[in-house]
Amino acid sequence: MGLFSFSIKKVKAGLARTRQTFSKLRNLLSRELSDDVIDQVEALLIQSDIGVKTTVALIDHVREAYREKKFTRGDQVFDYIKRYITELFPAEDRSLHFAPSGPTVILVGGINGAGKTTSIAKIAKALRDDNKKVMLAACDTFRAAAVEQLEIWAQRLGVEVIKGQQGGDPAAVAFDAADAAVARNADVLLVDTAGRLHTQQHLMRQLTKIRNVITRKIPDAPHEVILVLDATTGQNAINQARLFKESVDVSGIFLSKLDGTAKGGIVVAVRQELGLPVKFIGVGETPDDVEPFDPEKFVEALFSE
Ligand SMILES: Nc1nc2c(ncn2[C@@H]2O[C@H](COP(=O)(O)OP(=O)(O)OP(=O)(O)O)[C@@H](O)[C@H]2O)c(=O)[nH]1
Ligand SMILES: [Mg+2]
Repeated sequence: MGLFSFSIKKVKAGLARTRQTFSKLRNLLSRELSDDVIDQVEALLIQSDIGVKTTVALIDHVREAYREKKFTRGDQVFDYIKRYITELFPAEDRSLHFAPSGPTVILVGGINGAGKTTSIAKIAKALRDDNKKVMLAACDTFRAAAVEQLEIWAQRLGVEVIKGQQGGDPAAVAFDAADAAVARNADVLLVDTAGRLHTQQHLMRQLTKIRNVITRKIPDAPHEVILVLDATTGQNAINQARLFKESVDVSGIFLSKLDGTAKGGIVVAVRQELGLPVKFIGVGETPDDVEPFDPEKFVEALFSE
């Protein structure tokens, strides 16, 4: 449970809907292999949202191996798919990066409703439980309710929140928060940002501005720029991420709401298409519903009975 250790039980529960798709795959492949079965496997993989390109490459190989009689049984195909998907994730650093000294600043972005504020509560709780002094910055000054929501989490978690005036300049809040984090010896400052502005361009400019202001105060910050993507939005999440990547150096993805979709294969597509590490997954609405992303264990959770 939490940010640092992976609970297969929790991930299995969180992936219940996606696991239904993969259990259909297992059933299909426990039968005799045929062209028809391979077609159905292809359709299921597409449905799971692992991505069209990935599915086509994978199925092309399966068809060829079937023709050449290298694959004669369904379980061989099942094992092959499992291995193929696992190997799509390169060995890479998925850990949260901390400042060598002084406060670690984690800037969190994403579109409206992606799950930013909830994901911040999750990260804040895990770090607080790890005995870190955590502070929050309420840089979503666009909506009054946004600050309140963050304050409620802060209160529940017993961490401090720095806020400004509603409608005020979010970059000014970021600056004050960075200042306060240094002055009060915070270990981690989590910066919540708005997801809804007049235009996408405006949203990106604001994020860039917040980032620059933080760097002015703490030169090596932000140490992480986490982009929160809503897994239930499928391919749209990938398109959004491309836009974010153009404006700020995203250091990792927090893929939220995996529990809310039968298309959890989107994790594969996100990693493949964005080339960014998926660091965390959200598997529910409480602050405990976060898991560090571990491809091998994740695939195991998907493919196991
Ligand atoms: N099931 C589920 N719900 C989630 C998860 N993460 C967030 N949510 C829900 O998604 C909704 C939006 O979450 P917020 O954290 O408010 O999203 P946000 O990106 O801060 O939204 P804005 O500030 O309006 O842009 C809330 O109802 C959350 O409870 C998750 O991992 N699983
Ligand atoms: Mg929010």
